Amino acid sequence: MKLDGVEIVHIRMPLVGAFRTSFGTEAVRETLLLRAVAGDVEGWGECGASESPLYSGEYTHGAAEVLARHLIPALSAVPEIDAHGVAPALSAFKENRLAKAALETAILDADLTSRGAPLSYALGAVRDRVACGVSVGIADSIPELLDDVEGYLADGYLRIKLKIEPGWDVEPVRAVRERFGDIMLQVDANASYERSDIDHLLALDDFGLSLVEQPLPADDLLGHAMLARRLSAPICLDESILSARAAATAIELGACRIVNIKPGRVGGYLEARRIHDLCAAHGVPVWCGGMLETGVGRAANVALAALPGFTMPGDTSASARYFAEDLTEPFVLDDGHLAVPTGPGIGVAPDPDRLAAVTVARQWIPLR
Ligand code: NPQ
Ligand code: MG
Repeated sequence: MKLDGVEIVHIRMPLVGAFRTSFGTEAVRETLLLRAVAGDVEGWGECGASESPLYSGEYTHGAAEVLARHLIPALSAVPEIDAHGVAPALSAFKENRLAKAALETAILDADLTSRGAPLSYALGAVRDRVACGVSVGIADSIPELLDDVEGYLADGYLRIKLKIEPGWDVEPVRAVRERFGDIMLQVDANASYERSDIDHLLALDDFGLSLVEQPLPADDLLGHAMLARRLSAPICLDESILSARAAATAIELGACRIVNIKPGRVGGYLEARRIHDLCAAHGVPVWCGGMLETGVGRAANVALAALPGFTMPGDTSASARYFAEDLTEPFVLDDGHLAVPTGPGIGVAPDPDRLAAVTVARQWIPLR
């Protein structure tokens, strides 16, 4: 495939409600879509970065800058590019995984579209629908949290994930467990605790949680292993797992028994697939995380979540969880599941009018 160029489309979309985590409150989704063009074929990828570098060091304007200045131009050195050639072509550039993943995904979509193959098929999917959970932000009060959870359970979500942070943990978890009984319930701290909080975190074991996600800093695998020896609930890692190598290390150390796979965080769907395979070989369940994706990123996540090792419901929520109006046909929950797209590539493309309405800037980077 010979690329003509890649367009960087900077978008801003209001979220249906502010999403509060330990690192901040997000009311607007501001990110990039990439459109790779090769002759009459195009492919789309969505960047996981958001306005500020709060989840990781990447942020939307920085991602646009590194893509325009370094990542996209580096592809001109490759005469014939396919999806598998992208990571090697970018490997000299350190980090910037969210940006690299968006570029690889746009090219993967174009590549698969030219071959007529769905992403789910290319990755090895075994299901035509995936079980969905929902991530519930920190609320202003416990009654408001209970209302939020009640609404999501009424929507049909098969598991609830509560965002926690120091000062918002044991009591909200207790309240949700007492009110809703035997639901599948888990928590995500986004790295907001320290080793000195380990005794406190053990109190979470009273509530039969499916997992405790990323309680400690991303670079503290040993701390997670220390906590794992004392906590009955499995630890799941998110921010710590930047590659298949990091996943192998975490599993060997006993730092986690479950892995959250976010394609953006690990540099793309091909590395995500390798982490899935590694975890499956170790008997470690995985589930697909989320970065508040529009339908473009959501479509690809749903394809990944259809692989056999994704045995737990993911943060692959319906479009309506985040957006009043999505860029694609909305993903709608049916009996707690989302259907895996069946078209070639990621199987969706943004609606041109909807995209124009949320676009704040566009930059075309020519490659020939
Ligand atoms: C997680 N996602 O599992 C992330 C955290 C997260 C669905 O819980 C803007 C962009 C704001 C990405 C807030 C979910 C975000 C974001 C939270 C990701 O840790
Ligand atoms: Mg997380």
